[in-house]
Amino acid sequence: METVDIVVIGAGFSGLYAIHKLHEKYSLVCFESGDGVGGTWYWNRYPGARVDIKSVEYSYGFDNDLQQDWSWPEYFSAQPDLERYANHVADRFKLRDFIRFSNPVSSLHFDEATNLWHVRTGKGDHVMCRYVIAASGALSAPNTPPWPGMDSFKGPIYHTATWPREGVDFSGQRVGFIGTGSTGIQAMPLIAAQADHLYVFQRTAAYCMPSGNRPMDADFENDWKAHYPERRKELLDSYGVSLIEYPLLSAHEATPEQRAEILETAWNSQNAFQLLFAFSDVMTDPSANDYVAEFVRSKIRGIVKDPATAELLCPKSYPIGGKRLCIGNGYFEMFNRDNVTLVDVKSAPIQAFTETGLRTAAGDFELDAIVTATGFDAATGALTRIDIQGVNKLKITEKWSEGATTYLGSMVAGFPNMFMIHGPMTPAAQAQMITAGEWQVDWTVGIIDAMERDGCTRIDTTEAAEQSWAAEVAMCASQTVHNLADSWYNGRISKGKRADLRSMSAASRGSANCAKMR
Ligand code: NA7
Repeated sequence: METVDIVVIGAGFSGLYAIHKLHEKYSLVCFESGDGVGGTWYWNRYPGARVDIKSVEYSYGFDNDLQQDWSWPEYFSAQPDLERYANHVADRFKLRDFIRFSNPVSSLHFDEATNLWHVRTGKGDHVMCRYVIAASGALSAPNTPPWPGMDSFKGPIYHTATWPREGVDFSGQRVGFIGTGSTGIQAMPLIAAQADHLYVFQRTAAYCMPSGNRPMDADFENDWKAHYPERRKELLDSYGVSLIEYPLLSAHEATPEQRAEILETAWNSQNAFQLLFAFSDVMTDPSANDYVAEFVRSKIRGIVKDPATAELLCPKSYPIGGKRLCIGNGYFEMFNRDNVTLVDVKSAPIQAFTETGLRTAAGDFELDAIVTATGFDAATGALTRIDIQGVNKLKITEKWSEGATTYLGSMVAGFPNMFMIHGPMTPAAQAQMITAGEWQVDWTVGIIDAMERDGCTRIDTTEAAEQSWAAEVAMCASQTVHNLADSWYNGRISKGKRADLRSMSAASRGSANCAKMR
């Protein structure tokens, strides 16, 4: 058995940065389930996978030489470029030696007598450590609904989050596609262009705005390179770690003509998410929100030629921004193709997979391949899939049986010396995750350094602290339209999850409770 100071779980962007920050001062091992680095951008290699935040923002800021040397070929980078960047960082900072690939953590058991965690892995490693940093991802545990008959389907079934490295050729095939969230909207236009026929099984219609992706403009890149340090600081000081400008004008104060002009400008802004910030109250006032929602519905009706299909594609059951706004490239236009059929599985749900396709309440569909883009067991899934036992052998699944509880999204009472990055009730994908991840790693490293300096061996939080954090998070959530939609943001797609909408400004006010145990 080995003993190290720190075990890092996951070699995604936050895990890589944690290794970089810690490996010179502490002995450290990182366990990674994939055979390469990049986390989200290692696994999600489906056609069209692309970040929906500008790459100059969605990149590391910890090393100025890195950000000066690296060039992004497009405004919103595609998966291969993000994976290439993760590999570059791993090589440039010599991080690979600390990572054990294809070696997922299977259990974490805390030993109260020694204040050490016992970490066991899929490959049979057993490591004892003083601290665990779970950089295991907020959107890394794929969700596949337990449809009956999946084993009986004769063709291949793909999940977008575990896409084959060699790619998939859908030429000549009838493809069924389930899931119309951010992922489905990116993947489907490319699959439709290749397949014989694409059947889109839609449960909830999505709001989507054009991505505005384009090749990187040299002046734009040079301007960022000239101002990177101050822009990174500005990002961290902003809501959502984003440089979107927040307007002061309420949608209600604008005249109809002003509203139309502002919304058209936002739609064409080439700034992903700009529609949500067209007015000051889009995300907080349902009636202001409805001006924007109706604008998108009118766009859909204008783009999609068949009126019945257009109507089915119009989201009407929740406010725009309530779920993550999808950023697409030819998604609505795709429904004008002769080889694309929209199937409503809200009114006639999917009942089962059959040998030859899918059965819905309305009938059978003959298919050669099925793609599921059904999202993730968000925020908690990557942790609850590990056998984690804290003080008194309390299992994390028991602790979270009524929903996740954390202090600052970083620690869980009863699970000492274990820190989460992008944990439940942190901003996670409400913020720009690379910069927010760096911030959380820095904060965590600060705690570990302080403990080492002061001779502390154990840090835990309390249930009272968790409750106060939950109240603060709920208070923030209640002021937004996120409360009016079921989504992975608030856990209402998975049983037993609690609202987890979060605010970075609130998170930065707290501090963990360090119990000195000698
Ligand atoms: P999402 O946003 O969770 O979307 C999952 C999609 O799958 C959504 O359209 C779901 O419909 C659909 N779904 C899930 N279960 C079913 C069943 N049983 N039947 C039919 N349809 C179903 O995941 P994504 O991967 O698209 O995006 C996740 C995040 O990654 C995204 O927010 C970005 O931050 C990047 P529903 O809406 O629940 O009715």
